[in-house]
Amino acid sequence: MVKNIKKIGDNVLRGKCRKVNNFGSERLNLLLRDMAETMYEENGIGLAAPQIGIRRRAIVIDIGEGLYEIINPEIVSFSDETIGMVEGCLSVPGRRGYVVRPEKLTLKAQDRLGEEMIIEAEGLFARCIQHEMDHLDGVLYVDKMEYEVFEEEEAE
Ligand code: GNR
Ligand code: NI
Repeated sequence: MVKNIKKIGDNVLRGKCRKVNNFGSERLNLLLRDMAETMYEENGIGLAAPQIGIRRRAIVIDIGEGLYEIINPEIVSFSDETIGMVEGCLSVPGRRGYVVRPEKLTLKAQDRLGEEMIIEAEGLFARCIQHEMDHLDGVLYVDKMEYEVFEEEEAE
């Protein structure tokens, strides 16, 4: 089911999310399905559970290479190199900003059955993972952005 996206100003976006522990449950399957459906409906490349009001450490990402479900992610390492990119957020509609973050990262996470995985990411994937992991700790990109980017809206 497509859910309403919580917007900046809503406290649910500002708390620290708790770990997922109900692996293999219908409830977790439903959460992940709702998250993916909502992300695709809103044309996002990622979505974190608190954005639909659920304070749990679950993320979905699809940068055009298929759906990733990332649960209880933990950073293993960041690259020393950083890179700047313009970010937007479904919870901060109509705004964009320039954010500098590590260029690459390695993380440890679990899938919907609780199986551990290691993900190495760079480029847009690495960017999106970091943006979504921030959501799990109540951080929005606007907290980190160096400046806001004002541009004409692109035609739909
Ligand atoms: O759709 C999204 N696009 C995006 C672009 C640059 C950096 C991060 C993102 S994530 C965002 C969807 C969203 O708000 N996820 O939390
Ligand atoms: Ni976001």
